[in-house]
Amino acid sequence: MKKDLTRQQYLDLYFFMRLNRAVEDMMVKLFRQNKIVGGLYSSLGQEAVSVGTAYALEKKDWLAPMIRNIGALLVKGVPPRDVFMQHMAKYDSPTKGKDGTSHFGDLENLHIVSPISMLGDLIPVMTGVAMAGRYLGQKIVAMTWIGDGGSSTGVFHEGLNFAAVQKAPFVLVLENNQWAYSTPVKRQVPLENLADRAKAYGISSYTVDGNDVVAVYTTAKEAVERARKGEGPILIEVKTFRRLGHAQHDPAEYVPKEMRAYWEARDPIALYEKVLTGKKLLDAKSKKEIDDKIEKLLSAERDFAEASPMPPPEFATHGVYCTGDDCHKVAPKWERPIAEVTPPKSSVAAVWTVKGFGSGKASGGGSAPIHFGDTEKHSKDAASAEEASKSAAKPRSAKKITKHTTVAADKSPRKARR
Ligand SMILES: Cc1ncc(C[n+]2csc(CCOP(=O)(O)OP(=O)(O)O)c2C)c(N)n1
Ligand SMILES: [Mg+2]
Repeated sequence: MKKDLTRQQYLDLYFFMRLNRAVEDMMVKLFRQNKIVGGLYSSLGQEAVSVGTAYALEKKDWLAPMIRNIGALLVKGVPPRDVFMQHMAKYDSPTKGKDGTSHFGDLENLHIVSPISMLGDLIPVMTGVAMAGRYLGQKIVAMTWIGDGGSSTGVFHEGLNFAAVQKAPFVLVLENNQWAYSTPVKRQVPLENLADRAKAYGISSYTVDGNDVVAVYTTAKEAVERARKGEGPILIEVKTFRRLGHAQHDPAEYVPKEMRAYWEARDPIALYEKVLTGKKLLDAKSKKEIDDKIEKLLSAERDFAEASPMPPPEFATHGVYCTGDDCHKVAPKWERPIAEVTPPKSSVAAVWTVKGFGSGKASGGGSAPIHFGDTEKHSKDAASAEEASKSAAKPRSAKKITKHTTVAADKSPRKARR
């Protein structure tokens, strides 16, 4: 499967790695000018990971980036101005200044799910995306990234097991950059290769040199196509190194000098330039053209971002909570016949039923005791639920309902809601 790349593919990988680095370099300058709102993370030295993996996806596929995956956003088609404006909390940014870093998505066009700060939570979410795509017959693959530290969260294990048992078309890229904040990987995982975690879930895995963009791309491409064919989720461990601190505030003095020197000598862009030069795909002239192209592009994108206004103060209270259709429409996309995916064909008969429970209306006509404390007539609802519990003669369910009834009868709505 590992075919040679086309000339265009070789050059694309180079361009996006260079763009990734240049975008982040520019943001460091903006940060020092106090124009970035909030933290700034760096993927210096990890560009081959974001670019090589995202480049293996098709346009219809889905991804969800983490903090060091700006390169993946650029490959997927996000313009640098959106990355700048988002970090600067500008009004024209994807979230209109409501959030910072790379916390934005694009469900309609680019198929990007916004990052989730809680490490690991994107794994079950993207498993769900992968399953939804299969359900709709779209033949898509979903991809996300997780750090060495994030691979020790509970949700990593729950999510990957769920993906495995569902055979979801999902590729998880485990960025082993040797550090999670100031904790070295050896002090939090007793494994040489984090890819071995896949064995626990019966899924395939790869370990790849994360500073070799061609190796990352060809591995990711193979994994993506295997997942697309129905082989289930695949874990790719990329071994790399976080060259700067966790974020701008962290000088990372805890990193041994020899370790830093080893990885600095293996800079992914410098390594790749040697490959391209050897293949006669890059020389001083074409390199200069790429330098100029990136510089011209980014200064225009930065100017646009700087010219964008900050959100108006009165906007602070808008768009905080979803207000229904005037916020955004949530509508199913029926890509299979409706009859095939809706009851009665797809429904499962309930094992037991409780009168008035779950219907939204209790048997007496009042609200059903689902949202305890939310209903106006607590005591009436409690009485209705009591009635319902008596009529649902089964002992196991009756016990459950009696408990609920007690809560619903509580006079304090706040306490009852917990
Ligand atoms: C569940 C959870 N625990 C803790 C944090 C705080 N936190 C954010 S990033 C980070 C370190 C992550 O290290 P790693 O997963 O190796 O990713 P890296 O920063 O190296 O890319 C921590 C502990 C969090 N966001 N979520
Ligand atoms: Mg890490």
